[in-house]
This record gives sequence, structure tokens and C-alpha cells, in this order.
Amino acid sequence: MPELFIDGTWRDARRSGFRTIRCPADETPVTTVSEAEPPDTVAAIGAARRAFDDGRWSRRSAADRCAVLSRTAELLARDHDRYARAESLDTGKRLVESQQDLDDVIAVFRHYAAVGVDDGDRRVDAGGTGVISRVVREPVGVCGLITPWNYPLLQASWKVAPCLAAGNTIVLKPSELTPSTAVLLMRTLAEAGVPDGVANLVLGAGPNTGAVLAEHPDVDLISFTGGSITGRRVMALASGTVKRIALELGGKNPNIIFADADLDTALDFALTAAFLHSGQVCSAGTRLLLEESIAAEFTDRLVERAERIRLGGPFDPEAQAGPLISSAHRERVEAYVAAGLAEGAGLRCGGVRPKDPELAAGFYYRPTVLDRCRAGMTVVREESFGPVITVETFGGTSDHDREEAAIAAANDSIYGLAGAVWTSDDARAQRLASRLRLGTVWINDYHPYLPGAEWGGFKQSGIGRELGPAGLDEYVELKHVWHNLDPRPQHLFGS
Ligand code: TXE
Repeated sequence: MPELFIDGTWRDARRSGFRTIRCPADETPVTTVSEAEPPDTVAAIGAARRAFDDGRWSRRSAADRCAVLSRTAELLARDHDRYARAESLDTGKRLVESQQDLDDVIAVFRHYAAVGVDDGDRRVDAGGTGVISRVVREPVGVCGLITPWNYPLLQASWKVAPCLAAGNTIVLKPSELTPSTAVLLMRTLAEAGVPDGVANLVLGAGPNTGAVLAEHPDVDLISFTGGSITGRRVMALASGTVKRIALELGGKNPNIIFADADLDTALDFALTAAFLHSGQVCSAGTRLLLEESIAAEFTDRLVERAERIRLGGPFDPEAQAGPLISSAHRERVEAYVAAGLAEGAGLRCGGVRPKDPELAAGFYYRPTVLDRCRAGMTVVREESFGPVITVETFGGTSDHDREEAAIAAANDSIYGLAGAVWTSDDARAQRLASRLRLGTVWINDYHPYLPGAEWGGFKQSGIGRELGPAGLDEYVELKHVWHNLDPRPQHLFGS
């Protein structure tokens, strides 16, 4: 199937490399797609460049562009089932989760359609008469959007919606493992009225596609979501042409539970925090920090609940969690657990593939709880991106000391994406919220986010923000226009 969308036309890659996408739940073939070679990616960049430079999108009014986004949201709602099924087949995630993802995608398009883009100008007092000084907002230009496999369409929507709202043109590069919903999105955008050449799609592995986008001088901005190692590579490639860059690189997120919390609710959320989508979530709360006095009993109850989690494929209505994305990724998760055990962690449950023969063809891994963990361990420091909770404890002789210990432990990470604090003491919750070096802090909750609130990381979790006003500003250039209404010679260099 030709699945490169360039200048409003579907085409095969020049040398027609193909990849068969297989469902991670059982390896059944889902589709076969055509993958780009570097010249295809360059052709897509060229199309986006021409479409930007001739103003077919950027010079439309912001209201016009937002109307197209609004229509996109309507079409996504119309095709909800088709999208959700495609997402589940590519990722292996439960259909109900894909359906929720689709609701979230629609909400993002609606959000940016509704808030609009300020395409007016801001007057600045130039300190006298005879000058008009104004700051105008303009699109950045051609944007390379590189997205991962865990939330394929949702991550794309966080980039595509604000990018188009601001008047830019796009080359979207989804993960080579999960391209189907990006293909559908291109069809939807075209149907909604996005002109040819404004939104382009290249499929393929990073080096032939994403790396070409990051390096190419005609790409003005790269927005990347993915792993830290690839993110650093993308940043290095983009530095050659000093591109605007936004990075979302995941996290190792603390879920802090004080003894005075509602422990039943905290327990329930500790499972959701870590095991949603089998831990393949950038904000997964896999680093559980328990106050010492409750640690033993809380961990026992956590283990008992984790052992009962039912694994299954996307269309199994009884399933509570699905497979990991690939065989290679499962091996990576297994290596993290092995490293944890070698460094002294205790295996409380999981740590194995399920024995159920019905699951044997998929990349399943049992929800795993490791206790006796310390901040220095590899499995605590690095993102395993699997269903693995590490349990650490914090203590002290006073409330103040315990609070300081929790803050110090939570901040002891190169990452700073998200995390939660569970306590019934509101003042303490607010103290922690202000001291945690995280882009999102949940108090007595885990995982919710809003299209209107910024998302992104402190420290090595990334650069820039998605969603909210700042998520739009990533795609906006500011230009100062100084208009001298009464120009006269200055004679600085004589006359
Ligand atoms: O991601 P990659 P991988 C983390 C998670 C996971 C690890 C590795 O810890 O185990 O990353 O996952 C494209 N130039 N996250 O290897 O490589 C690639 O094709 C340009 C966190 O699957 O980062 C895909 O489209 N692009 C995360 C995208 O980068 C390149 C979500 C992400 O893939 C490239 C996923 C290159 N040289 C994984 N090489 C999150 N933040 O949510 C690859 N790509």
C-alpha cells in the first residue's frame, strides 16, 4: 500500500521498502506499509517548504485555520471506531484505552480550534511620538514532527493541532512500529480542508526519516517525543542548522505516599500509575516512595492486587493490561528487572512472562513489584518503560524530616516529568508541589491532564512544553516591527 503522503498525493517510497506491521498481542499481520528512503523524506520536506513559502496556509486567517481544526475534530469523532481499532491493532493496547485516547485526541483538536491563535499584534510604547512599534506572531515554518509508539495518535495530535493552528506546514514521522493512525490522520486532515502540501507524512525507521528531518536545512523546527538516547541524537543533528527544538523524553516518576493518605485509594492509584498500558507511559508512576511506617503492609497489598491483574489482547473484554510493544522491548524490560535483582532488590511478584498458552504468541510480561530498592539502582534510575514498580521507603524522626526525605528522594533523578503526592495534609501537599522538580505534580491523583495545561519535563525529561498556551507558542515566531513615521538623518558619521 502506498503510504507516503507528499504534496497531497499518496505514493510508494522510491525504492519501495516495505514493512509488515504486526499486532504485539499475537503477531498477526495488521498491514504492510511502504517506507521512505532519504530522498522521499527530502521530497516531503520540499513539499512542506513550498506550501509554507507560498502562504497557502500561513496567510489564511487564524479563524479559518481553526475552522479546519474544528472540522478535523468532527471527522475524528465520525471515524472514532476505525481509529480506535487501528490503534489497538498496532500497539496491542486494550480497545477501551484506544477509545479513550481517541476522545483525548478529539479534545486536543477542539481545544486548539476553540482557543484560536492571536494573529493580532502587540503595541509597544516606543517612548515618544513618530514611531509605531509592534510585535507580531508568525508561524515558524516547516515543522518536523517525530512521534513514538506508545500513544501514536495522541502524541501526534499534541504536535499537529497547535502546529497547524499557528499556520505552519508539517512533515509527520510516526514510529515505524505504529504508523496506521498517522495514515488515517492524513486522510482526515485532507478531508477537513488542509491544503495539499501543508501536512505530509513519511513512514520509516529513524535514520531514513527522522534523522533526515532533524538535519535538513529547510526544516525550521523539530518536535520529538521518544527515548532519551534518540532525543540527544536528534538534538545533535538539529544543532547543525540551529533549529527550534522541542523534546519530550520520558521520565522516572515518583509516586509518594505518606502514612496520613487515604491508603485504599492510594493503593488503587499506585496500580493505575504504574501498570496502565503496561507501564509504557512516559509519566508512569513506577517509582513508588512509601513512608516507612506503612511500607510493609502497603507493599503486601500492592503485590496481592498486582498478582491478580489479568493480561489479554486488545479485544478481550476481561483483559486489564495488554502486551509490550515488541519482543526487543520486552527483553529490555527483563534486563532492567535482572539488573535490579543483581543490585539487591527483592522480587515480590511478576518478573516473568505469563504461563498462559493463549498469551504465548504476544509480548506479555507479568506486572512486577520489586522492593528493597535504592535510588542508585539501575532499575530505579532509568526508565524501564514496562510494568515494573520499584518500592523505596523514606523515614525520619519528625514530620519535617520525613517530608524532606521524600522530597530529596523524589528529586534524586536526572528526569523531571511528572509525579504524585498522597497525603491528607493539604499544606504539606502544596509544600511538596512547590519543591518537586517535575513538570506535572498530582495531589491525591495520578495521570490526568488537560489540553489547556502545559505538559513537559524539567531536567533531562525534555525541552519545551506541549499543550496549553506554551504548547502553541512552540510553533510561533515573534517579530518586532519598528515603524519610524518621521525618518530624519542622524549624522552619526558626519554629513
Ligand atoms: O524510541 P525512540 P524506542 C523511551 C522508553 C523506551 C525507549 C526506547 O524508555 O524504552 O524510549 O524506545 C524515531 N533520528 N520512550 O527505541 O528510538 C523513531 O523512529 C530521528 C519514551 O522505540 O526514541 C520514532 O519515531 N528520529 C517515550 C521516535 O524516534 C529517530 C515514548 C521514537 O523512537 C531516530 C517511547 C533518529 N536517529 C519510548 N531514531 C516517551 N517520551 O513517551 C529513531 N527515531
